[in-house]
Amino acid sequence: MTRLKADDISKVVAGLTQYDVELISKTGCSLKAIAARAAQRDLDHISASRLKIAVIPVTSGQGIIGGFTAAVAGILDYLGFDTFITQNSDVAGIAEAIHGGAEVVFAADDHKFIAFNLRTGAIADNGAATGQGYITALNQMCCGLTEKPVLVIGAGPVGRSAAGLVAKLGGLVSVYDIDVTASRALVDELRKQGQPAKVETDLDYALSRHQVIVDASPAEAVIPPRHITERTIIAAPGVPLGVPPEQRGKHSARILHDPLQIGVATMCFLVI
Ligand code: 2YJ
Repeated sequence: MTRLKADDISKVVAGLTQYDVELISKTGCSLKAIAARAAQRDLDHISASRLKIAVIPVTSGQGIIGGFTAAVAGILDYLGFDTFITQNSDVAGIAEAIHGGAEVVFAADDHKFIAFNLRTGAIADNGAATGQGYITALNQMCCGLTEKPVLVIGAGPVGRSAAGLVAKLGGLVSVYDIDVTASRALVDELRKQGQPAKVETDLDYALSRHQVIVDASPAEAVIPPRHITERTIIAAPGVPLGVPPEQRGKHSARILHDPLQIGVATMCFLVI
């Protein structure tokens, strides 16, 4: 799993209004609407609740990422929640969140990023939520995924969740992972659920045969320019973005990518 860097997230909060304008132009839906739809929650009910959420800094492993809790809290605040970052980190932060009346807490270490509802026990994982949120948005961008071939690059937690929802929405899933045992395991799992799915072993060939791509890999420039046309649609939860920098401007209307926004918003709506 990629560890986010301060640079990846430094502009998240200041850019949220513009981010939403661009998301609406790509998908027809705001961040709130995408997350609510991904979590199958009623938007009217959610708008009515001004829920208290605590974001807790976690020092374990490689420690605090500058701006991480501020970016998470900024997204939740933008969505209309009553959000605070605890002064204390780790276990003292949990105690502070509870004393401060938080109903939901967000916390991440180097391996796991969760949202947890202290009242209901509901829990959401960032990897799974990000996959769900991105495919909900991709479904909007593609005017439905039924019978459409979709290439999922990366069979980690985000790719697995994404592939599962693509299949559920009727898309024809192909999976490529640098580790073929990971793509085989994912495809086997989908087939067991009665979903058609295919393992791809040659990424170049797979890219040449797909217009709809989910880049859930941490590799840079994984999608070479020759495979990006006016009809290519890319949902890219993977950090860094797999589209080479010089291709991004030209195709930006058909590329969906962010470091945290869709994942955090979807996590929140999954636990409330
Ligand atoms: O509290 C902090 O500042 C740190 N403990 C945050 C750690 C953030 N964790 C990561 O970057 C993980 N690799 C998972 C992030 C998943 C984002 N899609």
